[in-house]
Amino acid sequence: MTNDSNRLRIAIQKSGRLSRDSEKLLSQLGIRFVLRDNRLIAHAENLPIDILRVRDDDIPALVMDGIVDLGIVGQNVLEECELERQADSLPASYRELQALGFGKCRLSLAVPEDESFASATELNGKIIATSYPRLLGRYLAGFNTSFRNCQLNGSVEVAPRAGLADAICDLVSTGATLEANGLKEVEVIYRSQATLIARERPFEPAKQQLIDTLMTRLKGVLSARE
Ligand code: PRT
Ligand code: ZN
Repeated sequence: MTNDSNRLRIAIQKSGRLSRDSEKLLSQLGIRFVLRDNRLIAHAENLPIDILRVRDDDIPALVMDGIVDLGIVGQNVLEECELERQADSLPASYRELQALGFGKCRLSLAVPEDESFASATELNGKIIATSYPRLLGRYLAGFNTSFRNCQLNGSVEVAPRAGLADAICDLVSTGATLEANGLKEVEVIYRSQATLIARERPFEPAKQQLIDTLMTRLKGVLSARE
C-alpha cells in the first residue's frame, strides 16, 4: 500500500533515546500536537501533518516502502536496514534530508580488557556479538576479514563473559557500559547521529511545499543551535 494521504506523515521513535529530541524538534518546526501514551498517531492541530510513533527499527522500512513521507532515525539503524533490504531485494531507497545533531554515538568493536588487539584482521573467523551484522560485515570486508555472527538485539555486552562470543560490535556513547562489562573499545567502525529522511517517490506539490517550509525552519533551528 502506498501513501496517498493528503496529510504529511512523519514517523518518530515512540519511546527511547531519540523520542524527546524528535518531539522537541517537531515542536520547534512549528508543528502543534498532543501525544497520548497509547496512541500510534497524533494529528497536528495547525498543519496537515500526522505524527506516527513506532519502534525505531520500523522507521527505515516505513519510509523505504513509502508508507510514511518522512522519518527521524539513527543513521546506524537506517544503514543496517538499507543493507539488509538490498540483500533481500526489497525497496531500499530514501533521501537523507538533514543530519540532526542529536542521538550521537559510535558503533565500535570491543574485546575483553585483558586481551591484546592490534588490528581488525585478528578477528578473522572469530565470533562477534552484534545487532549490526551488515555494518560490521561491510567494515570487516574492507580488511578481507570475515566473522561468525552472534546476533543479539540486546545484552550484547554480556556475550563475551557468557562465553557466547570472542568480541562485540555495539553502540557506545560514554563507554561506561563497556567498562562495566570488562570490555575495551578497540576500533570505531561507524559514527552515527539522528537524521531526517524522506521517501524516494516525489511528493505532490502541496506536500512538497509543506516540506520546503519545514526544511527552511529546520535550517534556522539548527543554525541557532550552533
Ligand atoms: O524500542 P525501540 O526499538 O524504539 O528502541 P531501542 O531500544 O532499539 O533504541 P534506543 O532508544 O536504545 O536507541 C535509539 C537510537 O539512539 C540508537 O539506534 C542510536 O542511533 C542512538 N543512540 C545514541 C544509542 C546510544 N547513543 C547508546 N548509547 N543507542 C544505544 N545506546 C546503548 C548501547 O547499545 C549500549 O547498550 O547504550 C549503551 C552504551 O552507552 P554508554 O554511554 O554506556 O557507552
Ligand atoms: Zn529499536
